[in-house]
Amino acid sequence: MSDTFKSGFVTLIGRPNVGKSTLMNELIGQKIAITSSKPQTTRNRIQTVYTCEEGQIIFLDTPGMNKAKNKLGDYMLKVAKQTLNEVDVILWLVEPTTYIGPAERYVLEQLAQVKTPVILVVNKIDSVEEIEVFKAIETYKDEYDFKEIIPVSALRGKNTDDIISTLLKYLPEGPQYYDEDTITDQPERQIVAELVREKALRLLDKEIPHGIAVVIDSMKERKKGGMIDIDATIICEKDSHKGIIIGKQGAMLKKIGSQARMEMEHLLGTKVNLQLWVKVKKDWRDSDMLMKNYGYNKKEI
Ligand SMILES: Nc1nc2c(ncn2[C@@H]2O[C@H](COP(=O)(O)OP(=O)(O)OP(=O)(O)O)[C@@H](O)[C@H]2O)c(=O)[nH]1
Ligand SMILES: [Mg+2]
Repeated sequence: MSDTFKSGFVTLIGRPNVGKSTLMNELIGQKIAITSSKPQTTRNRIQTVYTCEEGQIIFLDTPGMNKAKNKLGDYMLKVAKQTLNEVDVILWLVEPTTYIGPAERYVLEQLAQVKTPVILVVNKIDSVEEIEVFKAIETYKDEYDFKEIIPVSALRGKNTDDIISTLLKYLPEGPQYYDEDTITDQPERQIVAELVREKALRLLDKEIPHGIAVVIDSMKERKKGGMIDIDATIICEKDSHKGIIIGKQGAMLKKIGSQARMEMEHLLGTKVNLQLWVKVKKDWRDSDMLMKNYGYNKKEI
C-alpha cells in the first residue's frame, strides 16, 4: 500500500457524442450513465465513484457543451459549466481529428477562465489510423497548456488504465469521501427511467428523441419478492411523435420496453414487469414547471 491516499473530483467535458458517458462507465466498470449515438444524450450531472488502494476518484459526467436552443439546453449547459470551477481535475474529451470546430473553441474559451488542471483525452482511437491520432495530439497541444494528453478508446477499454494512474498523480492528498461500495449518487429510480430513455434514443429516428423525457410513475416489489412492477411514462412533444413511439400495433413501444426491461433486470438483480405509457406535453422543454416534474430542476444544479 502507498502511504498517501489521493482523492478528489474529476469532470468529463467535451462536445456532445464524443464518448464522455462511455468513458466514465468504462473507468468505473459499470454502466451507470446511458449512452447513444445521438448527441445530447446526457442531461443531468451524474456522479460516480472509483475507489482503489491508492485513492478515490469521484467522476462527474456532464451534458455535452453546446449552445442552448431552449430552456432544457440552457439547463444542460449550466450543468456542464458549473462543474469546471468545482473540481480538482478536468478531463476534456475530443475526437481524433485535427479539426477544431466551434464546439471545441467554445470549450477552449471556458478553459481559459479556470485554473483547474486539464488533461486532454483523445478518444475513439480505434476508429482512425495511428497517424491521425498523432496529428490530433500535435494540433491540440498548441491550443492549451494541457497537463497531459492521453489517447484512448473508451469503447474498447484501450489505454483507459492510463487515465486512472494519471488522475491519481494530479489529485491532492485527501480523505476517502465515500465507502468503497458506493458507485453512484443516482437513485435506482432515476437509472431505471434513463434506461427507458436510452432505448428510445437508440431505436427512434433523429428528431423525436431530443423531445422526450421519461418518468417512473411507480416502482414496487411484490410481497413475495422475486419481481418488481414498474410503470413508466414516455413524455413527447407532438401527437405525431406519440404515434411513432408507439409504432404499428405497439411494435416500437414493445421493443423499447423489452430492451429496457432486460437491462433493468440486470441492474436490479430481479425479474421486472415493465408497463410503458406515452403522453404528449407540448413544449415541455420550454416550461420550467414541466422540466422540474421530469427531473430537470434548476435549483439542483
Ligand atoms: N468507435 C468508438 N466509438 C465510441 C467510443 N467511445 C464512445 N463511442 C460511441 O460514441 C457515441 C456517443 O457516446 P456517449 O458516451 O453517449 O457520448 P457523450 O459524450 O456522453 O454524449 P452526450 O451525453 O450526448 O454529450 C456512442 O455511440 C458510443 O458507442 C470509442 O472509443 N470508439
Ligand atoms: Mg453522455
